[in-house]
Order: sequence, then C-alpha cells, then structure tokens
Amino acid sequence: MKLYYSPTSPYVRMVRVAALEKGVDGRMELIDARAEGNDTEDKNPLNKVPTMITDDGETLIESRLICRYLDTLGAGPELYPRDPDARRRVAQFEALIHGVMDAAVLRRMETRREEGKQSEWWDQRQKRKIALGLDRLEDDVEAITGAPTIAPITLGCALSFLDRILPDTDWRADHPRLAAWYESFKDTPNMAATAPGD
Ligand SMILES: N[C@@H](CCC(=O)N[C@@H](CS)C(=O)NCC(=O)O)C(=O)O
Repeated sequence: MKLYYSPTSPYVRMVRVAALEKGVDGRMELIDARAEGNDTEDKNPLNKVPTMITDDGETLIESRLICRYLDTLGAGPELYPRDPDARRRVAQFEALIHGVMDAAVLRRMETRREEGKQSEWWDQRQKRKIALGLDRLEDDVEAITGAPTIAPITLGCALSFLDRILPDTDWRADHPRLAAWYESFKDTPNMAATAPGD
C-alpha cells in the first residue's frame, strides 16, 4: 500500500493512527504528496491527502474511505463495528467530527485571503459550526470514546488540529469533559507516533 501524505494533515493522521491500530502501518509506504515531481494529481484529481494506492492498484481518495478499507485488513479492534446500529452511530460521530475539522480548515483558509477581502460573515458561520459541534461532542464524549473505534481516533486528531491551527480557540474552557478525555488520549502511543513535528 502507498499513502500519499503530508505530515501536518489531520486527515492523514487519522489514517495513520487507524493503520497502527490495525497493525498494518508497516505495510504502508509513505509518499510525500507535496514533494517536487510527485504525481498526486494524477492519482487523485482533487489533489488532496490522504490518497491511498492499495496493493491491488486501486486508488482511494478520502480518509474515511481509506479508514474503512484499513478496517478490513489486519487484526486489532473493529474501527467500524460490524453491528449495523453501532456502525451507524460511529459513522455519525465521525461525520460530525469531520465537519468541525472542515470548518476549522475553512476558517484558516479565510485568513489567507488579502486583508479587507476576508469575510467576517463567513468566519462567524464556521466559528458557529465549530462551537456547536464541540458542544454536541461534549455531550456525547462517553459514547464516542467508550470503545476503540474510529470515533475516538478522529476526535483526538481533530482536537490536536484545533490546537495547532486555531490556537485562539479556547475550546477547553467550555468543554471540560472533552478536555479531560483529550488529556488522557493525546500522548497514547499511536498519537505520539503520528504527532506533526512542528
Ligand atoms: N474530506 C477529505 C479532506 C482532505 C483534505 O482536505 N486534505 C487537505 C490537507 S489537510 C488537502 O489535501 N488540501 C489540499 C487542497 O485542498 O488542495 C478527507 O477526509 O480525506
């Protein structure tokens, strides 16, 4: 398997933690997607990471799809429970956490626009999605983190990402249960092994 990656992408980190959980990380060759002369765009027309090439030569272009694929390999816990009700609940948490991260990315992108062209309206919209999303995650933190599924992996990578790209967002103040859980999760071996080196 080949994984086109960037060291700072939270979406890539989820895939890498999932691969470690499943014990298949050693089978995954990492290719720096942004390195000179790479062919990421040929593999994935969206030119995004993570992008995976499986051993059968199939290309998978989205972290959730890649994590589902990894779950079919190796040993380790069921990242996506086989039971349909439990699976749907995990996928719902996963979708919410991705939505919070997507909003954080959009906020960050907006700051890259020229001063004067940045939209306060847009920023407030994304801020609200992050705040309300975190409120919901705070309410559900036990359900999310009660089993070693993709949900806590996704949550840990997302909270780490928020700290990194939006350091002015003090999410801990209003979300003490999330903060306490994250404190216990952030340095676990698979998180430590994939920490962005910044
Ligand atoms: N929904 C996608 C998001 C992937 C994504 O946005 N990756 C970013 C890096 S964090 C990227 O490659 N951005 C480059 C671009 O949009 O051109 C996933 O979960 O894989």
